[in-house]
Amino acid sequence: MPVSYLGTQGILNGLSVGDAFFHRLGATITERTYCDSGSCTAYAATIGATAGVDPESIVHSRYIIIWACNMVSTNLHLWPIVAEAQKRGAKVVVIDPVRHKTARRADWYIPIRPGTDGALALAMMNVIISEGLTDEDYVREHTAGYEEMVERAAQYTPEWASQETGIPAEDIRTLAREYATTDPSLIRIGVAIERHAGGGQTVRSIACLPALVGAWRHVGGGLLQLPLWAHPVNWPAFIHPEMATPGTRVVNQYLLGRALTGEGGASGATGNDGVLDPPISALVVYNSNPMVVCPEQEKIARGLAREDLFTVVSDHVLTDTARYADIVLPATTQLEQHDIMFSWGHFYVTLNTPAIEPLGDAIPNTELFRRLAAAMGFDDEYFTLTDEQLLEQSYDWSAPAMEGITLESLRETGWARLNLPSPDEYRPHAEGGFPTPSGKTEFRSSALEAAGNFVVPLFRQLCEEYQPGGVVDPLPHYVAPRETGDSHPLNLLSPKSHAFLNSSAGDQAMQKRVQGEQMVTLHPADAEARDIVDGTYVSVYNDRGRFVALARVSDEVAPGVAVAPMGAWPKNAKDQSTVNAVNPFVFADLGNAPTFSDTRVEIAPV
Ligand SMILES: Nc1nc2c(c(=O)[nH]1)N[C@H]1C(S)=C(S)[C@@H](COP(=O)(O)OP(=O)(O)OC[C@H]3O[C@@H](n4cnc5c(=O)[nH]c(N)nc54)[C@H](O)[C@@H]3O)O[C@H]1N2
Ligand SMILES: Nc1nc2c(c(=O)[nH]1)N[C@H]1C(S)=C(S)[C@@H](COP(=O)(O)OP(=O)(O)OC[C@H]3O[C@@H](n4cnc5c(=O)[nH]c(N)nc54)[C@H](O)[C@@H]3O)O[C@H]1N2
Ligand SMILES: [Mo]
Repeated sequence: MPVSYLGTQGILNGLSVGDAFFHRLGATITERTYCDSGSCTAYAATIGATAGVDPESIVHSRYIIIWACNMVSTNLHLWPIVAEAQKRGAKVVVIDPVRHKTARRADWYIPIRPGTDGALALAMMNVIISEGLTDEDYVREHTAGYEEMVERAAQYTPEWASQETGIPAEDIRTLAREYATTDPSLIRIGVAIERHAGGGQTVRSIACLPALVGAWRHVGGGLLQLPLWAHPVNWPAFIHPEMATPGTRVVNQYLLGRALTGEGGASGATGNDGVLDPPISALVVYNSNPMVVCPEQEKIARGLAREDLFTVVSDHVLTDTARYADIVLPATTQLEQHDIMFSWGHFYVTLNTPAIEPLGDAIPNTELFRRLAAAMGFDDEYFTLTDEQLLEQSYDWSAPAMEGITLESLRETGWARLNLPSPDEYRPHAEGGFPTPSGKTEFRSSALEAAGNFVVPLFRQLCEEYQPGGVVDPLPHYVAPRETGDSHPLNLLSPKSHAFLNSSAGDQAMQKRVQGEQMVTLHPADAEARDIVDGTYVSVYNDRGRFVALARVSDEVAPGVAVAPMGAWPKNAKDQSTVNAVNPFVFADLGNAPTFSDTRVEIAPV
């Protein structure tokens, strides 16, 4: 079974490198729904695979809602644009259970109970519709299922949503009114918005809002999720789904601990509710560090420690995962390898040219799989392609967005903006034209109605054949958080570390000095009730596991909420385990997204 994710994120060496090789080999197929998969299913099912608002258009926005995104830490290149809009008079609203670096710069910070954002979005719809604040022409021409949505939204009153979210009903009304009546209005959703039982429906509801108020009419108005949709990347040329053997089993990487220990209980993506048969006997890990990034950390450690498991890890550094490997292979970094970068956050394509020759015996992932394929006697032409030839295949150069951009021009300039209208004019859906079956924003989603739950191809090694399925109510609705506070009262969040990139750089001295060790922040009232003092070690635990962290006591977090950033390495942690020791493997409602924010724990001094 391959285990991999983004690594340095290039088209050659990132997401899909190795997929063709493992298809040809007949290995277990792996599904990688690490990041925004649930959000993407919901988004695509509502407004289609559109890039949405150009991040650079946001200077023109007048009302900016930053929803579950700690931009100042995680989306640094966007913050100056938001700050410029704010300077020009835009109101910046942050909705987050944590008053973080970004929230402190907001004009209005709205604390929310984790996992209840769907209730807030639906109540905003309720207010906008009942107070006649909709853009009637836009709704009539460019949305589908509006009449049914009106009926549905009637039950989601601000008073009801207030009970769920902890936000006063009057604040919900004010937010809805200001959002509907200030143009251009912009919503930026972060990744954590998908990470609870109802994350998919939450994104569905939010994605409906811009059409309801006609925000798409204006430059800087609408929704910003992942601009990657603008990049015409030629993924099939790298994945080669036709090389896969039909019927090959699929294991989602979030179930890795279960897959390796044979404990079963693996649901959804395995297509197998019990124990894997045959078991996984060889693992090849590259571009990823599952010991840190996957839930059920103790099971992963136990699985990786199996004497009968043959493990190969390719990485830059000796990660916690690599320490379990039978063979460690040195990989080149971005400074030593050819690549071309699409982007999760902007409309530019970048050519990555090596600055130095590879150090030592390090090789790029592309070369690793060329050599393995040759050793195995795979004679498909794909396995003989050089990096230069792979660069030629990386983008669909004939796509309108690539007009005027060639490999040769990129060699001159290094980077280029996709061929799209200027950010001062770009209004992708002013006249509708959503890439959905109806061409409209779909309150009633025809994709969910036809297919049920699905995973968008970007997150799947296999392009065809396998889909999770399952019937889904095609109208947006509320799904409450799954875990309740009965035995474990605190709701734990695990957002990104400010100074690490996921677990990358997590063992570098300079970054560790900035980030400190694995910590957990809790509210003074929760700390006092547990005799927990700021700066002391505490045990964070539930039925799934436990880790020891340094306690921070701060009213940045609401009572009942605890925050332990992800990215710290177990080997550097007090008790050799970090936040993913307590997180569940259970998926959210759409797109097999993780439920990192739907995690209950108790905390005690040690
Ligand atoms: N410094 C740094 N930057 C990074 C990364 C990194 O590791 N470090 N990783 C990169 C990657 S891969 C990604 S995906 C992005 C992600 O970057 P973001 O989109 O910012 O995602 P997160 O850091 O997971 O969470 C953002 C916020 O969501 C809040 N949150 C958690 N649960 C909920 C909820 O239920 N409701 C609401 N309203 N808020 C909630 C958290 O408190 C947190 O403040 O960052 C990228 N940039
Ligand atoms: N609790 C919790 N868990 C999470 C998240 C969360 O918010 N909370 N976020 C999730 C999200 S959004 C994401 S994106 C994932 C991230 O999961 P991963 O993609 O696994 O992220 P990293 O920890 O950065 O691991 C990448 C590894 O690849 C190596 N690498 C980099 N470039 C190359 C290369 O060119 N070749 C090779 N062979 N190796 C390379 C790096 O050194 C590093 O060890 O984590 C997920 N896990
Ligand atoms: Mo991510």
